[in-house]
Formats: sequence, C-alpha cells, structure tokens
Amino acid sequence: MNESSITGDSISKLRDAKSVVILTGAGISAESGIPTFRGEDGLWKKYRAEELATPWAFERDPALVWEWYDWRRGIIHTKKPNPAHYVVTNMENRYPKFTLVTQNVDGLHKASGTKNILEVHGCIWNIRCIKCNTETENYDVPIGKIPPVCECGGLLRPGVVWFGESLPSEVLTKTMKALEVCDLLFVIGTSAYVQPAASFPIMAKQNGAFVVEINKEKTPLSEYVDLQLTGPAGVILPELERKIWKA
Ligand code: BV8
Ligand code: ZN
Repeated sequence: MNESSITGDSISKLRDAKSVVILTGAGISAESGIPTFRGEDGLWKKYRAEELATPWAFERDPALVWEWYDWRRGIIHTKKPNPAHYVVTNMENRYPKFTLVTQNVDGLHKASGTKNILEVHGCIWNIRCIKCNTETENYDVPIGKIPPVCECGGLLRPGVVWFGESLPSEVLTKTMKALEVCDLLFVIGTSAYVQPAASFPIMAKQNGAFVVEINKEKTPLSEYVDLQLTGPAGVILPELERKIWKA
C-alpha cells in the first residue's frame, strides 16, 4: 500500500466519518478465487459477459445462457469471503451510518456477515420465472435440467440484472439516498466501466463526500478520488483498518 499517500488528515477523515457508503466490484472477490469480468480469466468459451448477460441472448438461447450461469454458480459455491469482505463487515459495525452497494452477484458480502447490502445487479443465487415473476433462492449446483422451468410452465432465469435492463427501482432509490448523504465513500475493486454504477462515485463526490479508491491498478475514476490506494483489496483493507483504528 502506498503508505505515503495516507496523511494524518486522511486518517481522521476515515475515522471520524458519520455516514459511509462502500461500492464494490468483482475485484473484491478476486482473492476469493472468483474470475473478474475484465481480467484475463473473464472470458467463458470465447464469450464476453456483455454478450451473454442480456435478455436477447436468453431469448435466443436460454440453455447457453444457463450453461454459463451454472458454470459460474459451480465456481462461486466453492469460494469463501476473503479478508477484504470481513473488513467491510467490521466497518459496518464501526460507522454510525453504513451502506454497502455491490455490483457483485456472488453473495460473498452476505456470507461475510455484512447486513445493509444493496445488490444493484441482483444475485446469482436467485431465480425468477419470466411468466409468473415468482423469485426464489436456489443453491442447487448443478442446477439440474437446463433451462430450468417454473411450476407454471414458464422459463426460469437468473435473478440478476442484464445489460439493457434497468436496475431494480427500490434498490436504485436507496442507493441514491445513501450517496446523497454520505461523507465518505470507499470504491473497491471496480473498473468503473458499467453504468449507472460507474457514476455513483461522481455523484457522491459532487455531494461533498471524501472518496477513497482501492484497486490493484488505476481506473478512469482515479483522477477524481481524494485518496487512491493501489494494491490487492485483501491486503490493503486489513492494513487500512489497523491504521484507522489501531485494530
Ligand atoms: C441500464 C449482472 C438503463 C449480470 C452486470 C453505452 C455507453 C454507456 C452505457 C451504456 C452504453 N450502452 C448501454 C449502456 C448501459 C450498460 C453499460 O454500462 N454497458 C457497458 C458495457 C458500456 N448498462 C446497462 O445496461 C445497465 N442498465 O443502463 O439500464 C438502460 C436500459 C436500456 C438501455 C440503456 C440503458 C445494467 C448493467 C448491469 C449489467 N449486469 N452484472 C451478471 O453478473 O451476469 S454488470 C457486471 O459487469 C458486474 O455486475 C459489474 O457491474 C461489471 C463488471 O465490472 P467490475 O465489477 O468492476 O469488474 P471488472 O472485471 O470490470 O473490473 C475488476 C476491477 O477490479 C478492475 O479494475 C481490477 O483492476 C480490479 N481488481 C482485480 N483484482 C483486484 C482488484 N482490485 C483490488 N484487489 C484485487 N485483488
Ligand atoms: Zn412461473
């Protein structure tokens, strides 16, 4: 961690914040062994996520899309939260007001004990019927018959937000509210490429929040943030926690 960039003034800002939001992306789960989207391991059978994670791909070939999600569920269900996830949970217990906004559908934040979670892109362990709209939790790995079918005969789809689909309105409203009032925002492990999530840090900054980016490399956001910490989240976050709270 480029210690030099953490001044005493930054530390007090990080310690004395009253209303905190943390925005996470695939990078926070990388050290748990889950492939990121843009990393070298982001491709599945030559397909990019943007090609398969769409209602049009599902309409065209629901079995292919389900094969991809079944593959990802197969990977994720063997993985555990890493130290970065647990520091996020500790921060929830330390800050008076706390909201976690995650783009991740892997469920690892919940598994690490974090409570106030907004899954803006849904969760891979939810399945929803495209006919009767019933949404249920399903942890079957493998999921069995592909594509899976609902009792009503309708096709079941993963409970995630696909490209070209709007984010769940209730989750988006709560996210906007949290970004309006936060005085500190951590942005952890996201390439800040997918909208509207990539604009959340700009909104918080415009509302006066102190913005900290933690990423193993620079991103399009880096020039906007107040503190940029370069390195693996699973290493930086425990160090930062020790620095802030002499934990
Ligand atoms: C919408 C769920 C209204 C599914 C996901 C043209 C221009 C601008 C925008 C658009 C456009 N055309 C269309 C759009 C809108 C589109 C969009 O943004 N497209 C992009 C590709 C340009 N957005 C949408 O469609 C959204 N809906 O806008 O609705 C609307 C409706 C109709 C028409 C227009 C608008 C919905 C987007 C949600 C899609 N669903 N996921 C699934 O998972 O299967 S997005 C998915 O990809 C993730 O959830 C996440 O959001 C994104 C991946 O980004 P990251 O998580 O950041 O991961 P990535 O691999 O990219 O980066 C990892 C980072 O971690 C890197 O920076 C790396 O350096 C770092 N890292 C790695 N290891 C570590 C680390 N950091 C720290 N420690 C480590 N160890
Ligand atoms: Zn149904």
